Parts: sequence; structure tokens; C-alpha cells
Amino acid sequence: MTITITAFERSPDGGKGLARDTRLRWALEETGQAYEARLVSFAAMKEPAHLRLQPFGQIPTYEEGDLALFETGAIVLHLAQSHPGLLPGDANARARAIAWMFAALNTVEPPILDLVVAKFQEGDRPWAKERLPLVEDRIRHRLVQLAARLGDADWLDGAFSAGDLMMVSVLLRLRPSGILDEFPRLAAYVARGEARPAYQRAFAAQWAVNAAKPQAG
Ligand code: GTB
Repeated sequence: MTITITAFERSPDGGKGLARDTRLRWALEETGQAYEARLVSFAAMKEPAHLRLQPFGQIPTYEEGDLALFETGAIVLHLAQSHPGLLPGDANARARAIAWMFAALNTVEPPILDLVVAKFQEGDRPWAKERLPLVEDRIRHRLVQLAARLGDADWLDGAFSAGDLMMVSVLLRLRPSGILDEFPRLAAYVARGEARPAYQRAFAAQWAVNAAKPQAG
């Protein structure tokens, strides 16, 4: 059955792989699933046809036969549970890998998204200069804890899993800030994720869409 995801017609990151369709592309590649990407404009995302798939008017979405899903966490989990490659066979290890997915999305990503808001949406407010270091320190606090848990291991809990896919994807969003480089273990962890052939294919697929379309301004 054909799998179709949606992605930006033109990603604001110009092809750096930071938009969330890259997570899906990566999970699809890790699990060996062929897929098509339907590209949508910002205007089309707010139209009823897309809102039926994604109630918040965002990308990405996932369609496979009569299944339509939104939320990257739910989609990656669906792929990981439906195909071998992203979750361990042992029930407890599987549960722990899923816990790492939730940790990436619920514990590590929120302060990182807060930084995006602080810089790009609130950067011109009179209090922005005072707020920014607080936001950055909340990220550092999480990264200290994450680096301590990772230690010298390659991945968070044994073999590479959907938990690592999600954590690496979340940490990548931090790279432009320079904060990731303050944590060499985590920077190396992210680089290991990026070096995976499945990530390389995912990155190349989104690059092929976005690199050909230079950003305005
Ligand atoms: N919780 C949802 C999920 O995980 O699926 C969040 C989806 C989401 O944030 N989608 C964004 C979107 O559609 C695109 S990925 N935004 C348009 C809108 O809300 O109107 C987030 C994103 C956007 C841009 C960059 N960038 O330029 O670097 C990176 C990531």
C-alpha cells in the first residue's frame, strides 16, 4: 500500500533537514518503507482538505490506505511498531525505547522550541535580551542530564531505536544555536545519527525538494 507523507512545498530552513518531515522520512528509510511526499504550501495547510488530515494546519501527515495520522511521535511509533528496525524485540527494552521517544518530545524538545520562539518571535520585545539566557540555560540543564545518561554509549539504551531517532531529530534543531557544540558527547551522538545511511537518504530526499528553491530575501 502506498505511503504518502506531506512536507513543506518550500521549507523555511532551505533544506537543512530541520522540518519535521525529515523525522518521518528517516523512520521510513530505517524500516525500509517506500513513500511519496506530497508538497503543500503554507496556504494549503490551512485549507479544509489539509485540516481534515492535520487539525492544526501543520505538516507532516501520513496516509497509508484508510489510515491517516498526524503528529510525528505517533507516526514514528506506528512505523516502529509495524515494521522491524526501530524497536527491540524484548518487551521491556521496547517499552524503554518508547519512553525515550516521549522524553525527546516531552522533556527535551520543549525548551528547544522555546528558544526558537524567544529568538524569532519575541526577539524584538524589550524583555527579550533578559529572557534569552534563561531559556538557553533551561536547555543546557536538560543537555547536562542527557549527556550524563548517555555516557560513553553510542545510543541511549542498547541498539539504535526509535528513541534515538527522535532524540537526534530534536537535538538537530539546536545546532544553529551553537549550544549542542558545548556538549561534545551529544554532538558526537547526533553525528552518529546523521551518519546512518537511512538518515542520509532522508536528508537527501528533503534536500532535493528544498535546495532547488532558494528562499526569498
Ligand atoms: N507536534 C507536531 C508534530 O510533531 O507533528 C508539530 C508539527 C509542526 O510543528 N509542523 C510545522 C508546521 O507545519 C513544520 S515542522 N508549521 C507551520 C504552521 O504551524 O503553520 C517545524 C519546523 C518549522 C521550520 C523549521 N525551520 O525553518 O528550521 C524547523 C522546524
